Order: sequence, then structure tokens, then C-alpha cells
Amino acid sequence: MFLLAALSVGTPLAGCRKGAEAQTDVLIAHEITPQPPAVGVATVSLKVTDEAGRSLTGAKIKIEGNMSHAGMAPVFAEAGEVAPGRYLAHLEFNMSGDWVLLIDLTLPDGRRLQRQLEVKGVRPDDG
Ligand SMILES: [Cu+2]
Repeated sequence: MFLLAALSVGTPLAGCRKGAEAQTDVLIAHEITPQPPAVGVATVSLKVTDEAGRSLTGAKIKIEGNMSHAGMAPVFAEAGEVAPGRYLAHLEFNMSGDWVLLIDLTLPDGRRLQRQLEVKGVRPDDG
């Protein structure tokens, strides 16, 4: 199941907002498998659309995974576009517990946005 979140892209300048393009809504729906997440390689599926539901293609998406406790190195992944507006990444959860994924998305026009996803309760590897 996809979870939806609305985001605003762009940084309107204080007191100087020009035109209608200063702000664009971008929707990122995400799905992580397996579910519930477990130690090992997880697939992060992202669907990126504008406010009208049009797929946003050509985005560059990087993911950084961090655990909620200190002292661990982050894990990284890049998402590839597998269909218009649909991106897949493979990320390794190398410890059980609570994770936070930082999604870093750059649109073809250079606009950039970041979003955090909490992934709680990654289960130990069942072997
Ligand atoms: Cu850890």
C-alpha cells in the first residue's frame, strides 16, 4: 500500500514571490517491501507525481538510511526509474530496529526536495 505525502518544492523568497512557479506541489508515494521490513535488502518503491497526478519523470533520487541511535554508518542507495514517475531502490537494513530514510530528490529542472520516511521496527533476520 502506498502512503501519500504532500510536499512543497521551491523556496519562495521572503517578501519577493514572483509568478506562479515559485511553489509546486510534488507528491511522493512510497512502498517498502518486504512488509513488515526485516534485516536484509529492502526494496523502496517511490511514485512521484505533481499535484495534478502527472508522473514526474527524470528525477534523480538518492536515499540515505540511518538508524535512530548514534554510532552507525549510514547506508546509501540510488533509485532508478523503472516506469514514468516510478522509481525503485534497493537498500540494505543491516541491523534490526528503527530507521529513518532521507529521500533526496532532484527534478530535471534542478529543483530539489528532501523528505524523511520513518521505518520503525525492522525485524531481525529470521535466518
Ligand atoms: Cu543500529
